[in-house]
Amino acid sequence: MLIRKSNEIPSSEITPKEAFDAFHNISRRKFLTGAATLGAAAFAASRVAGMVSPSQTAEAATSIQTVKSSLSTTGEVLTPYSKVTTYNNFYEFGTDKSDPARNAHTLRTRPWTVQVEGKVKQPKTFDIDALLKLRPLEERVYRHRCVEAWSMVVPWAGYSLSEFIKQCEPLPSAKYVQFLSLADPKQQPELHSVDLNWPYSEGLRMDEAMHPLALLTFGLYGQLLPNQNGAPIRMVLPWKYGFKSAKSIVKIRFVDRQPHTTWNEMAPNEYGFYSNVNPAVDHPRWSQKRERRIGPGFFPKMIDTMPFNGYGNEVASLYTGMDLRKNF
Ligand SMILES: Nc1nc2c(c(=O)[nH]1)N[C@H]1C(S)=C(S)[C@@H](COP(=O)(O)O)O[C@H]1N2
Ligand SMILES: [Mo]
Repeated sequence: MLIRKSNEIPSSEITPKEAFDAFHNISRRKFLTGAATLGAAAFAASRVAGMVSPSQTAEAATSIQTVKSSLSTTGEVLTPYSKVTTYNNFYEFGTDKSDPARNAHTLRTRPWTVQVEGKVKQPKTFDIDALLKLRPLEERVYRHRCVEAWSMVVPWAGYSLSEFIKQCEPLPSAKYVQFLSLADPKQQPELHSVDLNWPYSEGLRMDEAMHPLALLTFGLYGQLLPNQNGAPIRMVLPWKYGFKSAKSIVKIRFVDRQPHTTWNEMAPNEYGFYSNVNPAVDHPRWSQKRERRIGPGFFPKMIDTMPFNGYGNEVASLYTGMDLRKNF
């Protein structure tokens, strides 16, 4: 998935490089303890043993109240906070996995608004603090599978996107939803060194967006999202490859036609609009049959990839009639 203007890396090296990145981060972060606040220390103790402090970046983490969700995935070992927040894809802050944690402190998450426009009763602007209070924040543990064949298990915090969509009052002509991320070279100095069509754009069909698993996300591990994970508001779509889940969203547009989406536009034969996790359809440059699960151990674990990332019982009916051997 790597695209750069300079220092182009041959595509044949991408998978080994990703693997290297994983080892690099893990070995480098393993011995960091950070400046744990009282709350953070108590919080760490309640989680996976050996986890490092949440404060990897300059900004202190802010705790949030969450309620348990019946839609949480059970039986998975969580990926430690230290890895969830230091091994990231957020190209607005650089293309290396370690870049977002290092660079995203320049992102200003207050004030922040989300503009809603397009096929709605009337355009509206929502303030982030109002959105945070719209519904109780649920903790939802989901598997998170990147198209690059690594995966994590993350306890996100948010509520179903459908709850927000109701507030937007879409018209019957709204068939798709488009998500647009912040693109501001002042806050994202790396933006124009990466050859993508900014702002980052993603989209869903309306029925996908209304599915209860589609999570409008404000936090992880019981805290507000760290900047590198897409603060202050992002999508999480656990049955789709990670790139479908746009970070740092500033605009949501209801449209009558399939919207243009960043990675699909970049390489349509590699990144479909739907991009449901599918081990039966290889990426043109690598297999999707297995994935490197980044967990508490020193080495990622190779495991089988599941259709719809294991959420087929819930979401497969959205795609009846579509040929699942194809990459859409
Ligand atoms: N705006 C924006 N959103 C983005 C990306 C990005 O580069 N920019 N990367 C995507 C990809 S490829 C993945 S795997 C996930 C990574 O989320 P994480 O860093 O919280 O694990 O964010 C997705 N959302
Ligand atoms: Mo990804």
